[in-house]
Amino acid sequence: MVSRSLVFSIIVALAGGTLLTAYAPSLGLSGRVTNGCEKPAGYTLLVADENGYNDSKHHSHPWPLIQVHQGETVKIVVCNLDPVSSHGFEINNYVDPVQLTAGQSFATTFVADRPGNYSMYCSIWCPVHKYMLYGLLVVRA
Ligand SMILES: [Cu+2]
Repeated sequence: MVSRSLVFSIIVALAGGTLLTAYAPSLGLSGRVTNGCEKPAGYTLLVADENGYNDSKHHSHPWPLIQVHQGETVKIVVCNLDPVSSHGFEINNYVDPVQLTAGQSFATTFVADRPGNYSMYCSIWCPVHKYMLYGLLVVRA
């Protein structure tokens, strides 16, 4: 009896995980990591490479800067075009940390439902990390 209820619990947990994965994009909790770089229409492209995000090494802060209005759907694709290094990505309150190995990309969609300024940065240690800490998402009320 004990083992049966344990199996049932595991099945429930798996089903819950599946549901969370299915609904996570609209909640801004997650996205998907794929190989290669593809920018779907309407997405903001962030290229991570040996110069940071979209050449952030050569830009003043904040960079990159994304500005939207509250309630707007934000669509971002991050492509790691660095030939060697992994890079990370995270936006406070909106996008959980993700790690991309060389050649991988990450697409995420979320509704910017909370106004404010949210830091956007690399979530792992990488060779150009100090240039990837000053991104900003501005959500205007
Ligand atoms: Cu980094």
